[in-house]
Amino acid sequence: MATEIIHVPDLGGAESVEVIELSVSPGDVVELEQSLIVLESDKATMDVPSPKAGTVKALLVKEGDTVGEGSAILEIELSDVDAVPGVEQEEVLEEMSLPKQESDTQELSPETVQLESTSSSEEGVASEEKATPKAATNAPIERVVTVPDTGSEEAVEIIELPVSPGDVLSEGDSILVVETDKATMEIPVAFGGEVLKILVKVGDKVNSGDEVAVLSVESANNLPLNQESLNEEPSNEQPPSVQQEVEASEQEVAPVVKDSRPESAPIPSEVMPQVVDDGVPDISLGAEVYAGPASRALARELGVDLHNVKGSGPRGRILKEDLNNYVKTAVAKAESGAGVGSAGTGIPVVPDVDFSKFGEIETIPLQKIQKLTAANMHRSWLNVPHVTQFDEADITDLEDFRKSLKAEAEKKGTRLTPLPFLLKACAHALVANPEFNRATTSDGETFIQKKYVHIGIAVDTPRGLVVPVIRDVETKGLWQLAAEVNDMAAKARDGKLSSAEMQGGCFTISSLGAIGGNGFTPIVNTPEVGILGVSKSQIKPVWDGSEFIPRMMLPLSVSYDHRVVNGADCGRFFTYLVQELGDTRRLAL
Ligand code: CAO
Repeated sequence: MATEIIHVPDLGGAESVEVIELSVSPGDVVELEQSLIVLESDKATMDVPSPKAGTVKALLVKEGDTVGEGSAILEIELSDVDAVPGVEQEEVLEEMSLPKQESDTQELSPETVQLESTSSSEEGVASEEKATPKAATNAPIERVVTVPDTGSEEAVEIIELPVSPGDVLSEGDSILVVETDKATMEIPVAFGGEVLKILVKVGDKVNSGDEVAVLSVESANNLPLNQESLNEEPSNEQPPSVQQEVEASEQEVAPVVKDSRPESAPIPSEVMPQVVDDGVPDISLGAEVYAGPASRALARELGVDLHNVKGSGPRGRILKEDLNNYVKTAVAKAESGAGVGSAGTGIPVVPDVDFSKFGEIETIPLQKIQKLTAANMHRSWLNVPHVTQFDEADITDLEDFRKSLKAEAEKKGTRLTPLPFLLKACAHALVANPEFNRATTSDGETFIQKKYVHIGIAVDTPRGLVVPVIRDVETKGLWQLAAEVNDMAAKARDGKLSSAEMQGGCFTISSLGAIGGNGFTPIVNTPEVGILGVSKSQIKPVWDGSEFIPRMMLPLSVSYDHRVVNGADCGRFFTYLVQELGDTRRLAL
């Protein structure tokens, strides 16, 4: 099969440009006009499309190389269609984005993307005429900014408007970014001034000569008029023609064909990314993005806001690979539920920080249970309006009773901790306060009232937190509950719980009593309505009406879903629970 060397086409004046991206690899099958490499000059980022269809045999450049017109890019094995003799590359170039300069197809050269400093319309001229006498008094004048020659016969789309009325622009500042199917062009202004009006919006399609904005220009900045003319009395002479103005402005302001990029395209400080202390750019201000046409097209296709994507290319340029990674991460987060905040509620994403800049670090992968817990807690925290109330139970008698059973427990081969008592007391409180044993439905029209009492217990394991569920707690005695707690906790620590054993809970108990602390605010294990947090009991002086007496007090907290129950409900639930724990006889009822 015939092979051919593909060369860098006419760069429209740029002499040497850098290869910043290789879009293909050896072995890739490329179609006509498919992007082969991306070049970047100090003013422009350009895709070089293939003039032939075929298979890439070898790449003759690498990223970072500097190339010019005619440099060999790659060797291609032509497909049958392109292998027809006599079809020259130059013929094909006429159809491409980077044609020979004489071509009337899209020319992305600086020469063709020129800047008009004033409107070519009647109004534009009129405003000049009105302005000239004012200029003599040094008063600002209004000038219209128009779209320069974009090199495209078709209307081009405005994809960014980095300025707003009130912004003060300097000569060369970008006023809008347009995009053809092959290039993204930042349009700078030829004169500084305050933006009075923006006449277009993002998404509008504009042609060369279309008016895009009105600026209030200090007469001294009125570039096409020379300094002397500003000081002269108004004359009868016509203002310079548009063409003359263009020529004048070309010398002053290098036209720009480029992707937006902070270094080379000064943009108003108001829209520049703000760098905060941790070195992470604050993207919340609608910062400019630096991406080539291929990445922008892919972003549109994927519906990705480029402001949220961190570029890994040179000078932070966003590559296609960055977009793919961004989408992969977003999908993974959405699927795990961890992305609820950013995807569903518009909560800004917490940016990644390179902590290695501040000291030694180690990256530790999350265990599966930790990932699930993170997703569940995040989902609950974001969906459930949480309230936590606190109380203390006097468990002096309960503890005496429990300790009196210790020897018997050992004989039975079990341990009797406060937990079975708490389970039993919660079951009674749930039966007496059934609103705590409900679930919400997604339509917000009904509650589900559960007629069973299954209670989960949070168990701390080396792999993370798991919540096995003890079923029908209200029907079981303390010994049985103690045996089931021990069994479930052992299974949890050994990683032997089945998923069925972790489902169906109505309420959860999270006990940190053996660890310490005097209070915490547990997160509701949604779709349950409430959760009991148990802290460490301790002897406290309690006033009995005539004197302080030492009592064993157990600090408790109940967090609940305020959509289902309110503070008064929780007050009743809590009072009931504390009473049950304070009088062990009631647990037998
Ligand atoms: N105050 C004082 N002592 C307490 C207590 C409390 N509230 N609760 C338990 N204790 C004591 C027990 O009585 C036991 O001592 P004895 O053997 O002398 O009686 C000791 O602390 C150890 O108890 P334990 O932790 O082994 O047993 P448990 O039944 O109290 O708890 C379990 C079992 C599985 C809940 C617990 O081991 C556990 O994993 N807790 C962590 C739960 C958790 O991480 N929650 C946070 C979730 S949100 O991040």
